[in-house]
Amino acid sequence: RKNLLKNAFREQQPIINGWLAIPSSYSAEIAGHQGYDSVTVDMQHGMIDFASALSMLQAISATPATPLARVSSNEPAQIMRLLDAGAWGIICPMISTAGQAKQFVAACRYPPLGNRSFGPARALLYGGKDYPQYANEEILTLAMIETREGLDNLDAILDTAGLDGVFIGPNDLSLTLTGSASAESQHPEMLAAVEHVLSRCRAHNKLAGIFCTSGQAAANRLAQGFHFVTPANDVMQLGSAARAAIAATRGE
Ligand code: 3PY
Ligand code: MG
Repeated sequence: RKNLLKNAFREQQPIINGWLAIPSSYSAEIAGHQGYDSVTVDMQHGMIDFASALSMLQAISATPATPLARVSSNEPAQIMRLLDAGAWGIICPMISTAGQAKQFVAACRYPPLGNRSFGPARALLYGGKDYPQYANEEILTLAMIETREGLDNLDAILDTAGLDGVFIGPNDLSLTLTGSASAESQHPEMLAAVEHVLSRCRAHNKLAGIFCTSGQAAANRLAQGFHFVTPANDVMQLGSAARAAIAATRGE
């Protein structure tokens, strides 16, 4: 199997995923060498254009981490370009219906399974000459559940052929459920929604992922049963490391 990450999920190993919002191949390379199983280039809320994403995917592919991308929307052209650029999986935001999930997965699969256009570019370099033969099986597809409609349609979304799992966007989900965005929301409705997603993923034998804001929060999510967790992004980590260093310097 070529995608170590997909293999990790098949073997039920926990996946620790890095999350990059800073448009730098250097910081992407640093992240990739810290022990993450995968590192995601965030094209939705990161300050990242396609040229930066390409160099970041190149940098990550020079590390032990598997490169992934979170696209800015469910747009086939961007999804296909990022796969050609060497992403080994796509996280797609705002999947609220089975139809949207189907469109997303189709963009990640060559015919006859989907409508991904042929032109694997960097994927051939990074994935080898046989990439076209195995890509449909090995490219990881994660649909973000972060709307009330997505929750309502969860079973139909999880039934989508070729969808590997879901990734909860806790900021957007809590915003829509509780009126305020909070990644570690303890609002009862949010706690119930997260538990519901987890249990439906188990029932469908699909990967359950979630964005977290710290290592401790991510450890709690793994203990809860999630397979794929993100212990904060590069911006949060840079900020918190700087604040800790400054506080230590001041003797606080
Ligand atoms: C969310 O929390 O809504 C996300 O999209 C995570 O980045
Ligand atoms: Mg979101």
